[in-house]
Amino acid sequence: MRKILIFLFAVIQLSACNHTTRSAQNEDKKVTVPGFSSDSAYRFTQKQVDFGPRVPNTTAHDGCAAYLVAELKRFGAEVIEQKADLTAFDGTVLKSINIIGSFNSKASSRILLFSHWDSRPWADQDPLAGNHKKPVMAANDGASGVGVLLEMARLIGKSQPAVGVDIVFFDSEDYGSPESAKAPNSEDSWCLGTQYWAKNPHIPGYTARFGILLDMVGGKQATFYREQASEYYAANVVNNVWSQAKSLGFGQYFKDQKGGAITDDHIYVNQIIGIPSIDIIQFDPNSKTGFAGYWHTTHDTMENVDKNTLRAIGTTLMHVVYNEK
Ligand code: AHN
Ligand code: ZN
Repeated sequence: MRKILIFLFAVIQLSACNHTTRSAQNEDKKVTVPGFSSDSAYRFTQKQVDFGPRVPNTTAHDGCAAYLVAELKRFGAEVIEQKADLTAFDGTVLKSINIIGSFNSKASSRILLFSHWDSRPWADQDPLAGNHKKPVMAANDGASGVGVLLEMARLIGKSQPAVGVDIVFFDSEDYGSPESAKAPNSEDSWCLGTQYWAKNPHIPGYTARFGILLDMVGGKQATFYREQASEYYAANVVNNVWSQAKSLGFGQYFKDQKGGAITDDHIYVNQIIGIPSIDIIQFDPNSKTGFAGYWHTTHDTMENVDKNTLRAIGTTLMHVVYNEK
Protein backbone atom coordinates (compact mmCIF):
# COMPACT_ATOMS: atom_id res chain seq x y z
CA MET A 1 0.00 0.00 0.00
CA ARG A 2 2.72 2.41 0.97
CA LYS A 3 4.47 1.65 -2.31
CA ILE A 4 1.32 2.50 -4.26
CA LEU A 5 0.92 5.77 -2.38
CA ILE A 6 4.45 6.79 -3.13
CA PHE A 7 3.91 5.85 -6.76
CA LEU A 8 0.68 7.87 -6.94
CA PHE A 9 2.33 10.83 -5.30
CA ALA A 10 5.16 10.62 -7.77
CA VAL A 11 2.72 10.51 -10.71
CA ILE A 12 0.79 13.51 -9.40
CA GLN A 13 4.02 15.42 -8.93
CA LEU A 14 5.25 14.50 -12.36
CA SER A 15 2.04 15.38 -14.14
CA ALA A 16 1.68 18.63 -12.25
CA CYS A 17 5.16 19.47 -13.28
CA ASN A 18 4.72 18.39 -16.88
CA HIS A 19 1.44 20.01 -17.63
CA THR A 20 1.64 23.27 -15.84
CA THR A 21 4.86 24.67 -14.58
CA ARG A 22 7.31 23.22 -17.00
CA SER A 23 5.40 23.74 -20.20
CA ALA A 24 4.47 27.26 -19.17
CA GLN A 25 8.11 27.93 -18.50
CA ASN A 26 9.05 26.58 -21.90
CA GLU A 27 6.60 28.73 -23.78
CA ASP A 28 7.58 31.89 -21.98
CA LYS A 29 11.26 31.18 -22.03
CA LYS A 30 13.06 33.90 -23.92
CA VAL A 31 16.08 32.64 -25.78
CA THR A 32 19.32 34.43 -25.17
CA VAL A 33 20.59 35.86 -28.42
CA PRO A 34 24.32 36.62 -28.38
CA GLY A 35 25.13 40.25 -29.17
CA PHE A 36 26.32 40.85 -32.74
CA SER A 37 29.49 42.96 -32.96
CA SER A 38 29.46 45.28 -35.96
CA ASP A 39 33.11 46.18 -35.26
CA SER A 40 34.00 42.54 -35.68
CA ALA A 41 31.89 42.14 -38.84
CA TYR A 42 33.55 45.26 -40.25
CA ARG A 43 37.02 43.80 -39.56
CA PHE A 44 36.05 40.55 -41.32
CA THR A 45 34.91 42.63 -44.30
CA GLN A 46 38.11 44.70 -44.35
CA LYS A 47 40.28 41.56 -44.16
CA GLN A 48 38.80 40.22 -47.38
CA VAL A 49 39.19 43.53 -49.18
CA ASP A 50 42.84 43.66 -48.08
CA PHE A 51 43.52 40.67 -50.36
CA GLY A 52 42.56 42.83 -53.34
CA PRO A 53 39.82 41.88 -55.82
CA ARG A 54 38.94 38.18 -55.21
CA VAL A 55 38.55 37.34 -58.87
CA PRO A 56 38.64 33.59 -59.68
CA ASN A 57 42.02 32.34 -60.99
CA THR A 58 44.04 34.97 -59.07
CA THR A 59 46.30 34.67 -56.04
CA ALA A 60 44.12 37.18 -54.12
CA HIS A 61 41.17 34.83 -54.65
CA ASP A 62 43.02 31.74 -53.45
CA GLY A 63 44.55 33.59 -50.51
CA CYS A 64 41.14 34.80 -49.40
CA ALA A 65 39.69 31.28 -49.72
CA ALA A 66 42.36 29.98 -47.33
CA TYR A 67 41.56 32.82 -44.93
CA LEU A 68 37.82 32.08 -44.97
CA VAL A 69 38.41 28.35 -44.38
CA ALA A 70 40.78 29.05 -41.50
CA GLU A 71 38.35 31.47 -39.84
CA LEU A 72 35.41 29.05 -40.02
CA LYS A 73 37.59 26.30 -38.53
CA ARG A 74 38.78 28.64 -35.78
CA PHE A 75 35.13 29.21 -34.83
CA GLY A 76 34.52 25.48 -34.56
CA ALA A 77 32.73 24.79 -37.84
CA GLU A 78 33.21 21.60 -39.82
CA VAL A 79 34.47 22.92 -43.12
CA ILE A 80 34.20 21.53 -46.61
CA GLU A 81 35.93 23.16 -49.58
CA GLN A 82 34.00 22.26 -52.69
CA LYS A 83 36.29 22.81 -55.66
CA ALA A 84 35.00 22.82 -59.22
CA ASP A 85 36.09 23.97 -62.67
CA LEU A 86 33.19 26.09 -63.88
CA THR A 87 32.95 27.46 -67.39
CA ALA A 88 32.03 31.14 -67.69
CA PHE A 89 29.92 32.65 -70.52
CA ASP A 90 33.13 33.50 -72.44
CA GLY A 91 34.63 30.01 -72.07
CA THR A 92 37.01 30.91 -69.25
CA VAL A 93 37.44 28.01 -66.84
CA LEU A 94 37.03 29.34 -63.30
CA LYS A 95 38.84 27.41 -60.58
CA SER A 96 35.99 27.84 -58.13
CA ILE A 97 35.78 27.12 -54.42
CA ASN A 98 32.51 26.98 -52.51
CA ILE A 99 33.22 27.05 -48.79
CA ILE A 100 30.77 25.34 -46.45
CA GLY A 101 30.98 25.71 -42.66
CA SER A 102 28.60 23.53 -40.63
CA PHE A 103 27.64 23.89 -36.99
CA ASN A 104 25.91 21.07 -35.10
CA SER A 105 26.13 18.90 -38.21
CA LYS A 106 24.11 16.06 -36.65
CA ALA A 107 20.99 18.16 -36.16
CA SER A 108 18.39 17.28 -38.78
CA SER A 109 16.71 20.67 -38.46
CA ARG A 110 18.98 23.13 -40.26
CA ILE A 111 19.19 26.69 -41.51
CA LEU A 112 21.23 27.73 -44.52
CA LEU A 113 22.89 31.16 -44.60
CA PHE A 114 24.81 32.20 -47.72
CA SER A 115 26.68 34.95 -49.53
CA HIS A 116 28.97 35.08 -52.53
CA TRP A 117 32.61 35.75 -51.76
CA ASP A 118 34.09 36.39 -55.23
CA SER A 119 34.67 39.84 -56.76
CA ARG A 120 33.43 40.97 -60.15
CA PRO A 121 36.30 41.04 -62.69
CA TRP A 122 34.92 44.10 -64.49
CA ALA A 123 33.71 47.45 -63.18
CA ASP A 124 31.37 47.63 -66.16
CA GLN A 125 28.96 50.08 -64.47
CA ASP A 126 31.70 52.61 -63.79
CA PRO A 127 30.99 56.13 -65.10
CA LEU A 128 34.47 56.11 -66.65
CA ALA A 129 34.69 53.77 -69.64
CA GLY A 130 38.42 53.45 -68.90
CA ASN A 131 37.52 51.55 -65.73
CA HIS A 132 35.23 49.00 -67.35
CA LYS A 133 37.95 46.38 -67.65
CA LYS A 134 39.24 46.87 -64.08
CA PRO A 135 38.15 44.51 -61.30
CA VAL A 136 35.80 45.59 -58.51
CA MET A 137 37.10 45.78 -54.93
CA ALA A 138 33.74 44.32 -53.88
CA ALA A 139 33.65 45.65 -50.32
CA ASN A 140 29.87 45.78 -50.34
CA ASP A 141 29.19 43.42 -53.26
CA GLY A 142 30.62 40.32 -51.71
CA ALA A 143 32.73 41.05 -48.64
CA SER A 144 29.96 42.63 -46.51
CA GLY A 145 27.70 39.55 -46.55
CA VAL A 146 30.63 37.27 -45.80
CA GLY A 147 31.75 39.64 -43.02
CA VAL A 148 28.32 39.44 -41.34
CA LEU A 149 28.28 35.64 -41.69
CA LEU A 150 31.79 35.28 -40.24
CA GLU A 151 30.71 37.26 -37.18
CA MET A 152 27.65 35.04 -36.88
CA ALA A 153 29.89 31.97 -37.18
CA ARG A 154 32.09 33.28 -34.36
CA LEU A 155 29.04 33.67 -32.09
CA ILE A 156 27.37 30.40 -33.09
CA GLY A 157 30.60 28.55 -32.33
CA LYS A 158 30.52 29.93 -28.79
CA SER A 159 26.88 29.13 -27.96
CA GLN A 160 24.92 26.96 -30.32
CA PRO A 161 21.30 27.71 -31.22
CA ALA A 162 18.66 24.95 -31.15
CA VAL A 163 19.02 24.25 -34.87
CA GLY A 164 22.00 23.28 -37.00
CA VAL A 165 23.43 26.07 -39.15
CA ASP A 166 25.27 25.85 -42.47
CA ILE A 167 27.12 28.94 -43.61
CA VAL A 168 28.04 28.79 -47.29
CA PHE A 169 30.32 31.18 -49.18
CA PHE A 170 29.58 30.71 -52.87
CA ASP A 171 32.15 31.40 -55.55
CA SER A 172 31.84 32.72 -59.12
CA GLU A 173 28.60 34.60 -58.60
CA ASP A 174 29.79 37.80 -60.21
CA TYR A 175 31.32 36.55 -63.48
CA GLY A 176 28.07 37.24 -65.36
CA SER A 177 28.38 38.52 -68.91
CA PRO A 178 29.10 42.27 -69.02
CA GLU A 179 26.98 44.77 -70.91
CA SER A 180 29.69 45.18 -73.54
CA ALA A 181 29.96 41.44 -74.24
CA LYS A 182 28.27 40.54 -77.48
CA ALA A 183 27.40 37.19 -75.88
CA PRO A 184 23.68 36.79 -75.26
CA ASN A 185 23.15 38.18 -71.78
CA SER A 186 22.23 34.87 -70.30
CA GLU A 187 20.85 35.15 -66.79
CA ASP A 188 22.48 31.84 -66.00
CA SER A 189 25.96 33.26 -66.56
CA TRP A 190 25.71 34.57 -62.97
CA CYS A 191 25.77 32.50 -59.77
CA LEU A 192 27.90 29.67 -61.18
CA GLY A 193 29.11 28.42 -57.78
CA THR A 194 25.59 28.23 -56.44
CA GLN A 195 24.27 26.47 -59.53
CA TYR A 196 27.02 23.87 -59.14
CA TRP A 197 26.36 23.34 -55.42
CA ALA A 198 22.59 23.11 -55.89
CA LYS A 199 23.16 20.26 -58.38
CA ASN A 200 25.97 18.72 -56.28
CA PRO A 201 25.32 19.53 -52.61
CA HIS A 202 28.25 18.97 -50.22
CA ILE A 203 26.16 16.20 -48.61
CA PRO A 204 23.96 14.06 -50.88
CA GLY A 205 20.30 14.72 -50.05
CA TYR A 206 21.16 17.89 -48.13
CA THR A 207 18.25 20.09 -47.17
CA ALA A 208 17.38 22.87 -44.74
CA ARG A 209 14.23 24.44 -43.32
CA PHE A 210 14.98 27.62 -45.22
CA GLY A 211 17.81 29.67 -46.64
CA ILE A 212 18.79 33.33 -46.40
CA LEU A 213 21.08 35.04 -48.91
CA LEU A 214 22.93 38.20 -47.91
CA ASP A 215 23.96 40.33 -50.88
CA MET A 216 25.30 43.89 -50.53
CA VAL A 217 24.36 44.28 -46.89
CA GLY A 218 26.87 46.93 -45.81
CA GLY A 219 25.95 50.11 -47.69
CA LYS A 220 25.33 53.37 -45.80
CA GLN A 221 21.60 53.78 -45.14
CA ALA A 222 20.92 50.78 -47.31
CA THR A 223 17.32 49.76 -47.86
CA PHE A 224 16.12 46.18 -48.20
CA TYR A 225 12.81 45.57 -49.95
CA ARG A 226 10.74 42.39 -50.20
CA GLU A 227 12.39 40.87 -53.27
CA GLN A 228 9.86 39.23 -55.61
CA ALA A 229 11.32 35.74 -56.03
CA SER A 230 11.78 35.57 -52.25
CA GLU A 231 8.09 36.38 -51.83
CA TYR A 232 7.14 33.76 -54.40
CA TYR A 233 9.20 30.91 -52.95
CA ALA A 234 9.44 31.77 -49.25
CA ALA A 235 6.94 34.45 -48.21
CA ASN A 236 6.85 33.18 -44.61
CA VAL A 237 10.62 33.59 -44.33
CA VAL A 238 10.38 37.16 -45.66
CA ASN A 239 7.60 37.87 -43.13
CA ASN A 240 9.65 36.41 -40.28
CA VAL A 241 12.83 38.35 -41.10
CA TRP A 242 11.08 41.66 -41.83
CA SER A 243 8.93 41.48 -38.69
CA GLN A 244 11.86 40.63 -36.41
CA ALA A 245 13.86 43.48 -37.97
CA LYS A 246 10.99 45.87 -37.34
CA SER A 247 10.58 44.88 -33.69
CA LEU A 248 14.32 45.26 -33.18
CA GLY A 249 14.06 48.85 -34.43
CA PHE A 250 15.56 48.34 -37.89
CA GLY A 251 12.46 49.31 -39.85
CA GLN A 252 14.31 52.11 -41.66
CA TYR A 253 16.52 49.46 -43.33
CA PHE A 254 13.88 46.74 -43.91
CA LYS A 255 11.12 48.33 -46.00
CA ASP A 256 7.79 46.57 -45.90
CA GLN A 257 7.35 47.12 -49.65
CA LYS A 258 7.76 45.09 -52.79
CA GLY A 259 11.21 45.32 -54.39
CA GLY A 260 12.63 44.12 -57.67
CA ALA A 261 12.86 40.57 -59.05
CA ILE A 262 16.55 39.80 -58.93
CA THR A 263 18.57 37.01 -60.51
CA ASP A 264 20.76 36.00 -57.61
CA ASP A 265 22.06 32.91 -55.79
CA HIS A 266 18.73 32.27 -54.02
CA ILE A 267 16.99 31.54 -57.36
CA TYR A 268 19.01 28.35 -57.85
CA VAL A 269 18.69 27.28 -54.22
CA ASN A 270 14.91 27.56 -54.64
CA GLN A 271 14.64 26.05 -58.12
CA ILE A 272 17.30 23.33 -58.16
CA ILE A 273 17.62 22.04 -54.61
CA GLY A 274 14.18 23.20 -53.43
CA ILE A 275 15.14 24.97 -50.20
CA PRO A 276 12.78 27.95 -49.70
CA SER A 277 15.18 30.88 -49.73
CA ILE A 278 15.11 34.66 -49.64
CA ASP A 279 17.48 37.39 -50.79
CA ILE A 280 18.28 40.29 -48.49
CA ILE A 281 19.74 42.66 -51.04
CA GLN A 282 20.23 46.40 -51.07
CA PHE A 283 17.67 47.86 -53.43
CA ASP A 284 17.08 51.46 -54.44
CA PRO A 285 13.83 51.92 -56.37
CA ASN A 286 15.00 55.36 -57.54
CA SER A 287 18.36 54.40 -59.02
CA LYS A 288 18.95 53.47 -62.65
CA THR A 289 20.27 49.97 -61.90
CA GLY A 290 18.12 49.35 -58.79
CA PHE A 291 21.33 49.10 -56.78
CA ALA A 292 23.66 51.63 -55.13
CA GLY A 293 25.46 54.10 -57.39
CA TYR A 294 28.84 52.42 -56.78
CA TRP A 295 27.57 48.94 -57.72
CA HIS A 296 29.98 47.26 -60.18
CA THR A 297 32.21 50.34 -60.20
CA THR A 298 35.70 51.01 -58.86
CA HIS A 299 34.00 52.81 -55.94
CA ASP A 300 32.70 49.68 -54.23
CA THR A 301 35.23 50.21 -51.45
CA MET A 302 35.31 50.25 -47.64
CA GLU A 303 34.28 53.94 -47.51
CA ASN A 304 30.82 52.84 -48.50
CA VAL A 305 30.55 50.16 -45.82
CA ASP A 306 28.71 51.27 -42.69
CA LYS A 307 28.81 49.48 -39.35
CA ASN A 308 25.22 50.49 -38.57
CA THR A 309 23.94 48.59 -41.58
CA LEU A 310 26.06 45.54 -40.72
CA ARG A 311 24.61 45.68 -37.20
CA ALA A 312 21.01 45.87 -38.45
CA ILE A 313 21.48 42.81 -40.66
CA GLY A 314 23.56 40.80 -38.19
CA THR A 315 21.36 41.46 -35.17
CA THR A 316 18.22 40.61 -37.12
CA LEU A 317 19.65 37.34 -38.43
CA MET A 318 20.95 36.33 -35.01
CA HIS A 319 17.39 36.70 -33.69
CA VAL A 320 15.98 34.74 -36.61
CA VAL A 321 18.41 31.85 -36.05
CA TYR A 322 18.22 31.70 -32.24
CA ASN A 323 14.41 31.92 -32.21
CA GLU A 324 14.12 28.73 -34.28
CA LYS A 325 13.12 25.79 -32.05
C1 AHN B 1 22.14 40.71 -62.04
O1 AHN B 1 22.83 41.69 -62.19
C2 AHN B 1 21.57 39.95 -63.18
N1 AHN B 1 21.88 40.23 -60.84
C3 AHN B 1 22.43 40.78 -59.66
C4 AHN B 1 23.19 39.73 -58.97
C5 AHN B 1 24.35 40.32 -58.31
C6 AHN B 1 25.46 40.77 -58.92
N2 AHN B 1 24.49 40.53 -57.04
C7 AHN B 1 25.64 41.06 -56.84
N3 AHN B 1 26.26 41.21 -57.97
ZN1 ZN C 1 28.01 42.00 -58.27
